[in-house]
Amino acid sequence: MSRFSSLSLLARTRISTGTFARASSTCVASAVVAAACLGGGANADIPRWDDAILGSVYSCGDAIYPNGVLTKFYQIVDCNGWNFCGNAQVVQGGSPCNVDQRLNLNNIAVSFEFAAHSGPEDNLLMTFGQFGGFMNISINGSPRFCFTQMGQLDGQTIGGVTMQVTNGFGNGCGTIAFIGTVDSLLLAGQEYWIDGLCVPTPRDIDGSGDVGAADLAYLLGAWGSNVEYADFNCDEKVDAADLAILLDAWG
Ligand SMILES: [Ca+2]
Ligand SMILES: [Ca+2]
Ligand SMILES: [Ca+2]
Repeated sequence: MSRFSSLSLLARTRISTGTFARASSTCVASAVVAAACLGGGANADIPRWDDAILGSVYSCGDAIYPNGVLTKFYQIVDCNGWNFCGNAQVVQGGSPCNVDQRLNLNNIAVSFEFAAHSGPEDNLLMTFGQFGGFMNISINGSPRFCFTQMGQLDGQTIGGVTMQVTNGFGNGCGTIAFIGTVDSLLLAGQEYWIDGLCVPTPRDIDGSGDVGAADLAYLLGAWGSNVEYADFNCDEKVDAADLAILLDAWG
């Protein structure tokens, strides 16, 4: 069983007993580091949808706990203030963005309510695909903002959180970084795909206190996989982009 799937199993077990907690931060550096300790489990409780049942459909009023995050579905609100509700679905295709499974928002809002269950998250990253219509965003309970291009969010601060967006004009894929502490994040769209919501893991993979050859070995050992501890840019694959980030933090 991979670390990812074992952690997810652990998360589900904890939910069922009502005692969910973040992955342990008590891992210590040692010659042999337990797989579950790599990266401190920093993004183990963020939805990436890869463990969700493919084809799952959610509607307004539903509440689920992907990877331990309280996730609720609400009506979308158009830019004239009209509310309505379609559905969300866990899909594998549907847009060229990211890898593996993702969540398609079809005229619906999804809210990740971190503070209410698993704890606030700092400096989230997310991958998106926008393919038409309008979108909504609310952060930390701010009034909903209605917009038509993700790129419009670049440089804006909402709910005390500043956003940095790559791409996001016209149909296609992009990424968004949320700079600050996110207690809750609501996103809505009409033809909108989201994935890779995560907090980047520490570059010091083995927790030794510095970034060096051992960390590089872990990254190379995970090359081509989607393990979280070496996926520093949250795009669900371990590749040259992550290697560049590790080398940039060397020492
Ligand atoms: Ca995914
Ligand atoms: Ca290290
Ligand atoms: Ca990556």
